Amino acid sequence: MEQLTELRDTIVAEVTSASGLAALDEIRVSALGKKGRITALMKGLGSMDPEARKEAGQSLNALKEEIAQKIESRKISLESLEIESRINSERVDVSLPVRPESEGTLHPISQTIEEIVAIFGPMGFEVAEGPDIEDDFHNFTALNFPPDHPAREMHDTFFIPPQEDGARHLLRTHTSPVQIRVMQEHKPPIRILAPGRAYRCDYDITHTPMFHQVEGLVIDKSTHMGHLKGCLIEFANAYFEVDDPPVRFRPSYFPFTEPSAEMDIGCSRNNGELKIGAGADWLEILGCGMVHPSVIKACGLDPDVYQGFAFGMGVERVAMLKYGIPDLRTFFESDLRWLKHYGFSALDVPSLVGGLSP
Ligand code: 2NM
Repeated sequence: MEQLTELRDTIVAEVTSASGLAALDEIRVSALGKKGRITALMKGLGSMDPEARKEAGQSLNALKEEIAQKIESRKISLESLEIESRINSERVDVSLPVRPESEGTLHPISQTIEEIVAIFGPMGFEVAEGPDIEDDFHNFTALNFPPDHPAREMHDTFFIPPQEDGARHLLRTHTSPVQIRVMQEHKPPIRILAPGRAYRCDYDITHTPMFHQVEGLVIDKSTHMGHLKGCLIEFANAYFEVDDPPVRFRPSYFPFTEPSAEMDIGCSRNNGELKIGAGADWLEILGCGMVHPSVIKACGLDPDVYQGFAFGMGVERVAMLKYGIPDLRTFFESDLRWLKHYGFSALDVPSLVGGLSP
């Protein structure tokens, strides 16, 4: 009995002075655990005679209970002590200066697309989109590419392994399939702008395998080349921010337009510096033409009723010209210093400058 009182006092003293939750748990194990001091005494009960066992068993049970309770209440006070000390040590100093956050910028490609959309939008053009993975019909056949046209060959087009049904899919080589899909699904009048990615198997100073285009399409009953010229001259004025820059339309060839032209803008080059909007030199900015009757027919429209014009430009190219970016490949290197230098503030998106149009 005396031994028991001594053990009790020892354990109670340990519990009371336990310095933390981990230490308290060690004390619990050493008293009540499988090999604990109280547990060992409990095991000894078996070898006692019944009378002594009854008395000792009651005392041991009472001791076990008391110690368990003492540990529990010490645990609760240690827990609140630990919370308190965390609250005191982890206080936030709101007077500290903020960490230097780096603000992102709008990529020149995004900015340029926004600018082009903001110019054609008020002329009545709506933005249309379509899939990057296309089929042969929408990318080539409907656009009047003859079956043996070189652009269909492997070196220009990224083909996707044939599907089970034998259909040959590819990465669109221009955004024109978007216009084909709109013509298939909508009756004219059609006035759309198709910005997006295009892919060609090509890589050098002036070509990357992925690039961006903005194409436009107008189809109605009496749309003619005067409308084409008016729209595109208006675009050149607004985009290059010069009043009436010299422009010229040079005859060209595309399978999907007839007649076809390339639009040039006047420029001058003085010891390496390019000035757009005046001068004796010419700079190509886009391709255009009257949509070929075969294209209109392939989309399920009657070419004797409907006609119109289309144009297409390379976004990287017009961005390089306007913002003096010398190297195409830097567009896709994700160099943060380049993005900081050539990027735009998100607040300068042209469609939002001066508020939204009514
Ligand atoms: C260009 C140049 C000229 C064009 C034609 C079409 C469609 F689908 F209507 F036939 N979409 N885009 C076109 C015409 C594209 O890019 C240099």
